Amino acid sequence: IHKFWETQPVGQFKDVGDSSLAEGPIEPPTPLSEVKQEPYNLPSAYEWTTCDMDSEETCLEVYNLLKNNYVEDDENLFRFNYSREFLGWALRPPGYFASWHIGVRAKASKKLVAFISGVPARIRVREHVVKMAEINFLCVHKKLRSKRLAPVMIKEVTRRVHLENIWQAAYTAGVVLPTPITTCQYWHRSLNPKKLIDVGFSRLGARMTMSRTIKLYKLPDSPVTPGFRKMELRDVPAVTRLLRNYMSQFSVAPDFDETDVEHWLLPKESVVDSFLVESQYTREVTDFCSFYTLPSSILGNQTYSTLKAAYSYYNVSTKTPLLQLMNDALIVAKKKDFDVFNALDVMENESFLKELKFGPGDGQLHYYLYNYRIRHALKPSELGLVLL
Ligand code: NHW
Ligand code: EN5
Repeated sequence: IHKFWETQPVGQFKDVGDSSLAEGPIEPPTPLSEVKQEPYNLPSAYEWTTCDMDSEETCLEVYNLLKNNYVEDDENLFRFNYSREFLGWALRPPGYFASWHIGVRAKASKKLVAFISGVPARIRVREHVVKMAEINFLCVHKKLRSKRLAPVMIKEVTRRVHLENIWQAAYTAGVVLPTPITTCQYWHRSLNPKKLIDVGFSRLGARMTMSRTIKLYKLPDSPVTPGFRKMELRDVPAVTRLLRNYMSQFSVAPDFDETDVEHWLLPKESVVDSFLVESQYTREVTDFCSFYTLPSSILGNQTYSTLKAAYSYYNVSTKTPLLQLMNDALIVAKKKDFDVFNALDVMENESFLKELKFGPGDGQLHYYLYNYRIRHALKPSELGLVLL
């Protein structure tokens, strides 16, 4: 049933529960000289292209491909609409490789018809910090689906990752593949319930009127925690210390240094928002919360074309209760005009989801590692990794 995935060094369904298999790499690295030097073959009408994300023009082509062909919900009401600024940020972290931004063009028209990307990351699996590629934005144009193009793209990105002497990868998907290290649930907190109901994102609850629903989701005008403020460049060392210490409790988590924190967590307009709590007297940074901006196109609504969604990213509470910290995150997200605040049940998120009136969504997110076996599947709460 998985003609491609059966051939790959990933945990196979037949091995689930086999405790004779050790945790760690499935295959050893091969000498670099043995890595295939030429790209994999594409059907003859198509050619490989390396997408230069510094070029506004190329970035726009990737943006348009994804805007029209990327991930939809199961009823095809919404489609992710990552912004150009977001893609520039997501694809160019510290130490990124331009060669991992891989496109496919139609030879005749030069139109971009498919894309896959990787970015380098250090990911800790229990006590081992492993250099990995985070693979994302795999997309094949709707008119070229089911032609087995995806396996060729996956093999090509794998080859280019190997050329950088990296042998493991992490990725997420809404579909089940061999085999998830964990399966997470999406939760949604309405900020603009009327719009969410109007566009079919949510429904009026039983025995609920619109005005009762609006009242239910009302939030204060400003955050309640004293010392709650936007993160600044000068906070990078303190936030890095706070985050590293906090993340050490999870089985799988990124190993962020100051350079990573500056890139991934310093606020960037319409891309990522981060806030912290600075204690009044000691000026210590005691708590942190963040979310990224990922709008979705609303497919075929007369009134609205985009759903503005914030996605919970990395949060740390040491002094402010997580519940109060995340309530402040909801307040600032509402102020920034987001329609909905989304979160996964990763890390300690379960502790606030129900109380803060998040409801479970109809989507799940499966997390995967390539060429790294995990002995038992994790609980979502053991996972400290959020991919974009
Ligand atoms: S998940 C989002 C993926 N993108 C979308 O869903 C966008 C809309 N859909 C499409 O564009 C985030 C197409 O349907 C795609 C498949 C391109 C998804 N991951 O070409 P065929 C990511 O970007 C397998 C992995 O005929 P298609 C993460 C499928 O199981 N595999 O299908 C990406 C089957 O193999 P099987 C997926 O519909 C991680 C084969 O593809 C998959 O025209 C990538 C069918 O291919 C998915 N999301 O195109 C892996 N969806 O064995 C990275 C389908 O079952 C691995 N398939 O026969 C690591 C690499 C780096 C390693 C480094 C050491
Ligand atoms: C890798 N980076 O299905 C990404 N989203 O629940 C690739 N549902 O928005 C993997 N269907 O439940 C992506 N509203 C996998 C996710 C693909 C997108 C997806 C789900 C996640 C989603 C919404 C809309 C459903 C529309 C019909 C949903 C209910 C909200 C409600 C609010 C009030 C309280 C109860 C819940």
